[in-house]
Amino acid sequence: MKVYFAGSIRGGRQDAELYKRIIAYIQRSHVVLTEHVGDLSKSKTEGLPNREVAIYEQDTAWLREADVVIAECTTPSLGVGYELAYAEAHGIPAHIFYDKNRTNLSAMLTGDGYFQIHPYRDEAEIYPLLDAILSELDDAERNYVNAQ
Ligand code: 6IA
Repeated sequence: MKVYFAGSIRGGRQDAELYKRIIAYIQRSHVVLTEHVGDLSKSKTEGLPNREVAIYEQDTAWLREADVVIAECTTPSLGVGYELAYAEAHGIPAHIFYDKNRTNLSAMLTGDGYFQIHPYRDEAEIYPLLDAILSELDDAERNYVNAQ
């Protein structure tokens, strides 16, 4: 099963270490298509102007390939908002995590029943939720394969 992890880049890199830990956790059992989002050596200004189209094409191709989108939305990001809307338009399940002590999530997300939203207080709350999300999707995939 393939996971598209979304997190802020140009919106601000203050949570990049958190993204890295979440990505590493998911990678213990599943493929993460977007490992670069947690790459601390990548700066938010990186990317030559002529690479922008390639980035968009690659990311939207990965989104269409993904079984689930996991977005960490504590640091607001236009790109992550776009990816979430893209996931909804393509019927890809999408989960949103955010630290409720630090962020008042956009009503465009909280008001959209499509998204499964997980406000948390401590990072430690994220990991058991990820276990539940991923194992539920694994079960659904297994049942689908067995029914064929
Ligand atoms: O508006 P933002 O830059 O904060 O949008 C972040 C989201 O858009 C992430 O979830 C990424 O999937 C995607 N994204 C934005 N910039 C890049 C990018 N830039 N490469 C790949 N995906 C991107 C070049 C490399 C970068 C690590 C510096």
